[in-house]
Amino acid sequence: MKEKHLEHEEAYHGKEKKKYRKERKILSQKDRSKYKKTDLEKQKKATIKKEDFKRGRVLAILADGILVDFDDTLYTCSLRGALKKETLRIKNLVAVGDFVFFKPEKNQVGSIWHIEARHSILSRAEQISRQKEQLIAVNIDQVLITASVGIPPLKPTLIDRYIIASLKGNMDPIIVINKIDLLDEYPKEQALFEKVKEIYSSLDIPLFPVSTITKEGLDALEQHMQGKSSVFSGQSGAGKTSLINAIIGSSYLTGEVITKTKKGAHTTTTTRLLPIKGEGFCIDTPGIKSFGLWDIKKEEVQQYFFEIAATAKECKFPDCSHLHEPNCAVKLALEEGKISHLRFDSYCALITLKQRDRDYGCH
Ligand SMILES: Nc1nc2c(ncn2[C@@H]2O[C@H](COP(=O)(O)OP(=O)(O)OP(=O)(O)O)[C@@H](O)[C@H]2O)c(=O)[nH]1
Ligand SMILES: [Mg+2]
Ligand SMILES: [Zn+2]
Repeated sequence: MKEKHLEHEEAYHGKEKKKYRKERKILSQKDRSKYKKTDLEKQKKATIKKEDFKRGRVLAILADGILVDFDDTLYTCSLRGALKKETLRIKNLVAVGDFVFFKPEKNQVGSIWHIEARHSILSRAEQISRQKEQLIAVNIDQVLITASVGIPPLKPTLIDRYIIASLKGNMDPIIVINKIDLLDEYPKEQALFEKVKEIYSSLDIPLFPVSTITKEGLDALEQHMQGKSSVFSGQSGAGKTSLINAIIGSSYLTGEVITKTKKGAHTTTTTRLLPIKGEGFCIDTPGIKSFGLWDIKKEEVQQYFFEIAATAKECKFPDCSHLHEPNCAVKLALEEGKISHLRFDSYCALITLKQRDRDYGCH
């Protein structure tokens, strides 16, 4: 049946027959399990030569193409047509950090034929429609959730959202609180900062207080990045780019990556993968105004709030939302100070927001 369909399609495409067949062979290798052994043997023979392709890593997605690194040579690549149809569901099909097979051509350009399966994905709901998944970066070990004290002020709810996105996407969440040099100027933030440290320490989520001005905490953070791929993600202005510059050296603040805004602040416009000293990589991302979680159902939210999930087992109703039910263990733990109000507020904001998303017909 499938063969017939292929024949029909190839006949339809006339001259392009050969090209289409080649393309299909490459794509079908993504899922070999569905083919019988004999079919697989046949396919192997027909597959176009391996030496025509290189395996590279996507460093950035720029206006003029996808920047792919192969052995320190950069190629500007385009995406093969056959891959593009997937964009109906995902806003951007290729993401920074992807391993791809591409066919190099003259002048360091090339075309991407295959994207390797990813071991982790940091994504969010696309800002405007909320109907598509927007990939931020992939194949990363840890998310450096970057927040600041003072300007912009510390927002624990935003940190919690990034924690969920990290865990869901198979990455370790690491919290980085920047601008601690400003704590003296913002005494109100001091109390919140202490509370936040206490909460995440009790949840065993690493937290690094740092300052790019005084350099405090930078060595510890750098050490934690060794041998890993890390993505700096968080609110605009928290200091992601400043931290990367302090850690990898100042050479990065150049070219198309950074543009100067009218306010005079540096704002990142492109997500970019950069090598760090020693072993490992880090990724700078543009700050995000609102971070909408992708593909997380209301019932799923609780499992990411470890302390709430553990206490919920004692609630009278197994499906207790902890918002209004009687004999709710979570409410009791909250009154007794065993669960933090900050975390509970994050939880409530998310499940009530999820309710609203559903009304909009999202999930
Ligand atoms: N006081 C203080 N200011 C800092 C510190 N780190 C960065 N800044 C300032 O904060 C502002 C924003 O820093 P960026 O590094 O551009 O922030 P970003 O997170 O990359 O912002 P986007 O690219 O917009 O997401 C700049 O004016 C920095 O000079 C710090 O440790 N202390
Ligand atoms: Mg930046
Ligand atoms: Zn409850």
